[in-house]
Amino acid sequence: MLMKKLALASALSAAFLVGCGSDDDNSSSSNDTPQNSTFTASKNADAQPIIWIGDFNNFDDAVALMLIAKDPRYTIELAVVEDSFNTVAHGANTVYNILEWLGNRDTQVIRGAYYAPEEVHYGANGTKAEGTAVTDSPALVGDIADYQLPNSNTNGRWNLERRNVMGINLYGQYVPGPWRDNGSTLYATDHLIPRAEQDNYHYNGNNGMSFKFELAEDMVLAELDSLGENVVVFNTGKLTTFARVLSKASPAQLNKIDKVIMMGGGFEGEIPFTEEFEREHNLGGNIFSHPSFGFASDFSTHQEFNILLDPLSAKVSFELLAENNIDSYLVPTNSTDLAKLEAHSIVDLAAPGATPEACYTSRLFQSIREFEGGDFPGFDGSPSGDFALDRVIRLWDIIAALVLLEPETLEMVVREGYVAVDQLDDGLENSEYRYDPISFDPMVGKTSFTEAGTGQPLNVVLGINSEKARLAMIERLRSSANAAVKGPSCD
Ligand SMILES: [Ca+2]
Ligand SMILES: [Ca+2]
Repeated sequence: MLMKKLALASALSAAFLVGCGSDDDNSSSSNDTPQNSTFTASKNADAQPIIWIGDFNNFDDAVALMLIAKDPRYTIELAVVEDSFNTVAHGANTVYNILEWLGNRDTQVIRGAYYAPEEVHYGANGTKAEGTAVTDSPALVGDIADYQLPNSNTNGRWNLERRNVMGINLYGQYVPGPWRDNGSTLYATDHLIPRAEQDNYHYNGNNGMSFKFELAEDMVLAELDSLGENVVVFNTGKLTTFARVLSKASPAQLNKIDKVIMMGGGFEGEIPFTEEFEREHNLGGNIFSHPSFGFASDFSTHQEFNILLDPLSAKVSFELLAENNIDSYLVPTNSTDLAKLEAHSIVDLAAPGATPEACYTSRLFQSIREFEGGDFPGFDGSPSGDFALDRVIRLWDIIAALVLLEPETLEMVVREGYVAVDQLDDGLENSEYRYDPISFDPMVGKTSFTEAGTGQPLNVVLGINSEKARLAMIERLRSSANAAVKGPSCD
């Protein structure tokens, strides 16, 4: 099954990629190249608007952002920074810096919804919370109370008030410290990306007292109102904000959505989580290193990270997308798990003629290798090797971006279906594992196909040609089209 618009997208893509690998003037930084403050990417007059809801918490988000920012067929109108395991401040700075670096100067950046519904219901440590709703307007289906805190706007700058999210999310609190640090700093390479200079591209912290409050979902809906009927919603974090958007949206607002692409989930027993791929475990998740599982190696859980961080909002989102007959693609671990960085990508990205963003990505991958190689305890014990580079790290959000940008290249295997999300069992607050919802309920967050559903089933991308995806990533980053005008040079 292929997307209706494949042929058109493919033709445009081929034209866009002409000139890849050419050794032109944009390929390195120098003193007489334009400054970021004047560089604006060239976008098509009929470019399709994107509302991107993501956690922007790691290398794959950053590279996905570069790929889409460069493509003239899309404009990123709104970026919503979801909580995950690092701070919204870090995520917002990554977004600001990469967007301005690549000449995307008009994107509004806001923080996502504050709390996953269950997170508030149980409290961060698994204790059931009572009577702590922030506002009482029921915004989610199924009478899920509204606990959201709003964004605030001071003097026209979005104040992304910071909650210290590290370790707070009910499900995310065990994420290892080094993983958080490395995501926050892009493995200590974020300083290589030129810092955004334009006035509205700065994280403002708790700046000012006269806050004008708005809820993230209301701002997304206002953005939908302002756009035509061809909006792409691209979701690469948990689905907290998107569930609230879908719950509150009017039919006219839902009509504005042309297509949804979400990275998330994992399906046990489907390729590559089958015996022939010789894993120790084939559960479909990408959460690892949790001591309670007692496994020495490999992904050993049912949970994919984005779904795990808010299983209830994932359930609500999948149901509402189907009920409203919205053309939706889910990109689970089945299609990302064979998509590895591979050490030779480091060399290929940095080959002569590299754009600043290709050179940067080479250094980012090299840094991942240096930071993670062999130091992470509990795996195969090899002293260096490609442990993180290829044992655990995947091109997760990068694959989702390529599903948008060049689906035909990926040779996607798509299955239509309704998707169920396992919810947290009752009793966490009274269990010996109240600090650890996964040990208490090892199935929570697991995705599976179900017969039960209403409306248009999701398109689940169960497989791709991962080598072609990796090569497409490299080719696009090296393309001179909309390449950065300053930044690292590998020449
Ligand atoms: Ca992500
Ligand atoms: Ca359960």
